[in-house]
Amino acid sequence: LAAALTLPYAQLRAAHVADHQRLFRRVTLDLGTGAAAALPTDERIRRFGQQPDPQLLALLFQYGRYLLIASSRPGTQPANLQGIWNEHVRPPWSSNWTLNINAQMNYWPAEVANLAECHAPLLDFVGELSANGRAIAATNYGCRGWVAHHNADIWRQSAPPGDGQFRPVWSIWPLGGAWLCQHLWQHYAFGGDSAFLRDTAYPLMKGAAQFCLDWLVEDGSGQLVTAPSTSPENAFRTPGGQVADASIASTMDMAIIWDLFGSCIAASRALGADDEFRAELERARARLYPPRVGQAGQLQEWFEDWDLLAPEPRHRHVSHLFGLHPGSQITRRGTPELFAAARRSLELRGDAGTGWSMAWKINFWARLEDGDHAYALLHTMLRMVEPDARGEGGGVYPNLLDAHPPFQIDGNFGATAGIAEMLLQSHAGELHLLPALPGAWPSGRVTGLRARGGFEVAIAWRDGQLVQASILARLGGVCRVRAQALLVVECAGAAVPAEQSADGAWLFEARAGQRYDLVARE
Ligand code: FUC
Repeated sequence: LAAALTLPYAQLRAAHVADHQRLFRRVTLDLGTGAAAALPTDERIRRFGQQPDPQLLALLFQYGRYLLIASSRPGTQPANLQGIWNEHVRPPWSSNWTLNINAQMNYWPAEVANLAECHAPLLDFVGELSANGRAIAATNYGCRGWVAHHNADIWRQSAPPGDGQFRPVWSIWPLGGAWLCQHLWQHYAFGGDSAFLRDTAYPLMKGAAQFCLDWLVEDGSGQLVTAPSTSPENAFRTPGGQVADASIASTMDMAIIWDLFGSCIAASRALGADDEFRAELERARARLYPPRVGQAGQLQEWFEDWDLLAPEPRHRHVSHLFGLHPGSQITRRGTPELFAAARRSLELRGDAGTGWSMAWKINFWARLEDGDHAYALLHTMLRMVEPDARGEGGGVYPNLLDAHPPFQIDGNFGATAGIAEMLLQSHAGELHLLPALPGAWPSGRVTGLRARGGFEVAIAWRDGQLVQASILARLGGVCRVRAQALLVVECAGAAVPAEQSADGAWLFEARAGQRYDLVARE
C-alpha cells in the first residue's frame, strides 16, 4: 500500500487496467445478446429463463476468469474457498483449501481459459505441501514419497484432519496430493514447458506416485486396491443394512491413482528418463482394480455394487466419475461401456446440489457431449440465492458470486471451466470443436481458448453448425481435430493436406508458430 500511495491515482488506475486487460482480453466469448443485457445483473439473474439472455452466461464465464485474474497471481496464495473475498473473521471451513474437489475446481479454468500464469500459486502450493507430506507419508504410513489428505491450510498441513475424532469420510482419504499432481501435468500438457516438467512437476508427481505404490495392497486375486478407502464424504450401506464410510478400493481412489500413474509414465517418457520407475508404474497400473458397471447400469462408486442402497443417493459429491472429469480414463470413443455407465450414474445422482456440485455436473455433461443437459445445469445454477440463505440449494448471489450456500468461490470457477468444456475439449488426444453445443446457443464465437498440445483455438458457429475455426500451433506436431463438419485446412491461404482417421477425426501436420484455418465444407 505504501508503494501504491506514491503514484497518482490516474497512473495507478491505468497500470491496473493495463495489467488486467493483458490477461483478460486473451479470450472473448460471444453467445449473442438481447435487451436483457442492459439490465442490472441482479435483475438479469431473477429474470433468467423468462426472456432470452445468452450474454449472462458469457458474463458468468468471463466473471470466473476475472476472479482468477484478481485472486491468483505468481507469488500469491492460491484461491481458497472464498478467495480474497472472504468477509468473515471465522470464515466457513476457515477459508482453507479442501482437496477432495474444491481447491482443484478453482483451477480447472486456468489452462483452457488462457490464464496459465494464474495457475502458478497452486503449482507452488503443491511443492510446499509435499514437504510436510513427506513427513506424514513416513510417519503415519511408513510409505515413500508424499501424501496430502482432505484439507490443507496456509501452513501446508497435510496430515489427516480431525485429530482422530472425525468420521473416516473426512479423515481417511490420502489421495489429495495425488489429485493435485494432475494440475502439474496439465500445466505441461497445455503449455509444453519441459524445464517445468523436469525440474518441478515430475519430481512431485513421482513422489505422489511412490506413496501410492506403497499404499496399494493386493486384494487376494492379484489386483491392487487401496485399503481402507473412502469415497469423499459419502457413506454406503451394505445388503446387511450396515451404514459405513470405509471399505476398500473406492472408484475415485483407483481413478486418481490410474490418472497419476498414467501421467507419470507419459512424463518420464517425454523426459526420456527414469525407465525403471516407469516400468514399475506400468506393471502396477495394469493391476489396478478396474472401474465396474453395477446392476442399474451405473458406474459403481464402491468396491461392491452397493450404490442403490446408498443412504444419500443424491449426495453432492460425484467422486466416482473422476475418470470422466477431470480425469480422462472414461471417454465416449475409448471406453463406450464405462461412458454409458457414467451417464447412468449421473442421472441417478440428479442435477440438484451445492454450487460447486452443479458446476462439476456441467463439466460432466459437457464431457458426455450433452450440451442441452449442461445448459440445463447452467440454468439451475443461475438460481438467485438471497445473501443470508443457508442449506444445500446452490445458485448465485445477486453479484453472481457462487452460493454453496454460504458463499464459496469454487462454483464460479467450475462454471467457467464447464462452459469452456462445452465449446472445446482436448482430453482424449484430439481437439474436439463444439462437443456439447446446446440448442440455446445457435450462433456464436469464442476466441483464445487453449488446448492440450500447445494449441490456441478460435471457433465460430451458426445455426448450431461449425462455420470456421482457427488453430494456432504454438508447439507444432500432429494436430488431430474432431468436428461435426467436413473440414478444409489452410495455412496463410494455402491448402494443407489433411486426412481423416477411420473414426472420423481430421489429422494434419502443424508447424510451430503457424496458424491454421479450418473451414467447414458446404
Ligand atoms: C467439502 C464439501 C462441502 C464444502 C466443503 C468446503 O467438505 O463437501 O460441501 O464444499 O468441502
